[in-house]
Amino acid sequence: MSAREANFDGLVGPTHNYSGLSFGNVASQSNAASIANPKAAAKQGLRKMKSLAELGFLQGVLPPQERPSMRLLRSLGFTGSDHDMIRAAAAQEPALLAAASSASSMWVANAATVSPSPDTGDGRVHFTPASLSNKLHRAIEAPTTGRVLQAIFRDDRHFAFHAPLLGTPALGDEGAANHTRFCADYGMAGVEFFVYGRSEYRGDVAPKRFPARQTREASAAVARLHGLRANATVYAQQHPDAIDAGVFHNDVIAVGNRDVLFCHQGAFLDQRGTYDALSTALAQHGADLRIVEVPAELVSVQDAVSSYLFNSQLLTRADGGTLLVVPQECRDNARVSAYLDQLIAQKGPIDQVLVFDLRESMRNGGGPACLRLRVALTEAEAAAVNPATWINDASFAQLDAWIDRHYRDRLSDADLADPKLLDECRTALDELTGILKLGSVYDFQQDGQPAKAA
Ligand code: SUG
Repeated sequence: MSAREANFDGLVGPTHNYSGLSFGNVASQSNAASIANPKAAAKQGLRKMKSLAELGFLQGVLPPQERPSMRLLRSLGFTGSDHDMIRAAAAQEPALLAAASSASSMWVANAATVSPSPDTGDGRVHFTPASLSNKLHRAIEAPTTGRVLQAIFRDDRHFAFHAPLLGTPALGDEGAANHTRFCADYGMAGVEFFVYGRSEYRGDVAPKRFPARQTREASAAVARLHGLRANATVYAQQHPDAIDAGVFHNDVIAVGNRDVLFCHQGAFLDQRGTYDALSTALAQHGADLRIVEVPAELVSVQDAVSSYLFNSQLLTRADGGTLLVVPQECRDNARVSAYLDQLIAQKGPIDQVLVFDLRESMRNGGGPACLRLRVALTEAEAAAVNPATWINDASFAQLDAWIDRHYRDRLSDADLADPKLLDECRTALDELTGILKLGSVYDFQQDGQPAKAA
C-alpha cells in the first residue's frame, strides 16, 4: 500500500508568552519574564507550514487551545464570572494564571503518539493523546487535543482513538516527542521506537537534576493500546546525563525517518545496544538502518540543546532525497553550522538543509520538530482527513489574515492579568473553528457561552 507522511503543525495561540513554566527546559527557564510577540510567533510557524507545503510535502495544521483555561481556574476554586476568576488568579496566584494561559499546545509533537495503519493490530491509524502530567500547564491540554484530533481524523473506519493514560507519575507520557517510526517505506509495516527517561518499577538509573517526563511503563502501554507487534517495537532509555543537561524530550537529541537515525552519541543510556536492537528489528522489516551519529567532540550536548540541531525534521523529498529542517539557531552556532556543512558535503543519508526562523517558539524550547505531529497516511486515509486543515495557498492566506486580525504583537507576564485577552482568544478561536471546519471543539463553545464573556 502506498502511503505518505503528513506533518500537522500546531498554530501558535494568541497567549504565547514567556512564563518560565518548564523546569528542565533550559530555554523556557532562561527566557522567563521576557516579552513575547504572539503575532510574530504564529507567523513564523505558519511560514514554515507554507514553505514545506510549497515544496510538495503534505502539510496540515492543528489549532491552538482556549487560554487562559477557565476549566483549570474553576477546578482550582476560583469562582464568579470568567473575568472575576482571571482577576482573582492574577492577584492571588499569578503562577497558576500563567499555567492556565500558556500557549504550549503549539508543540504538537507532544499532542499524541500516532501509529500508522500498517503497524497496528486492526489496520487503522491509532492516536493516544499525551497526558503530559509532568507539568500543570501541559496536563490541561489532553481533553481538547482529543477533541481536535477527532474533528480532523473523523472516520472511524480509518482512525482509532484512545483515552490519554492516567495523569500520574508512573505513567508520564509526552507523546510523539519520545516516539519515532522507522520503515522501508511509509506504507509498509515499520518499527516503532519508544524512548523513556525512567522506569517506575524497573532499573535504578534516573536523572538527578531534572525530571524524566516519560516512563517506560507509559511507552509500553501506548504500544499495547495500538496493537503493535513485539518484533516491531524497540524501547530505549534516554541517557540520564542528557536529561540533566536539558534534553527534556528525546526529540531534542535524536530524530529518525524511514531508515535514517540522526542522533548524538550521548542520546541513549545503552547507545550500542539501542543501535543493534533497531537494526535487527528494521532488518526484519525490509530495510538497513542508516545511523548518523554526531560525536561530542564536534557538537556537545550543550550545543545540541542550545541550537536544537536534533529538533529538526527529517523529510523524504519526492525524489527520495532527505531534507533536514533546522532552526536558525543552528546557523548561529559556529560549531553546529560547521557540522551541518560537513554533513552535506560528505554525501551521506542527509542531502539538504533548510533553515527557518522560529525564534519565538525556540525561546520556549520548541523547535521545528516540536511544532509538528507526523501522521503517515495511505491515500484513502489522507482522503478521509478534514480537508479544511490542509495547508495550501488559499488556507495560508486565510490563516495569515486571521492572525493579523486577532493577535497582539506584544505580551508580557503582566498582560496575562488582562481579562480582555480571554475575549480576544475566544473570538479568534470561534472564527478559526469556522475556517478549519472543526465544529465546537472548545469548552467555551460546548458550554454555550458567547465568544465575548462578560
Ligand atoms: O513542554 N515548553 C515546552 C516545549 C515543548 C517542546 N516539545 C518537544 N520537544 N517536542 C515544554 O517544555 C514552555 C512554556 C513556558 O515556559 O511558558 C513550555 O511549555
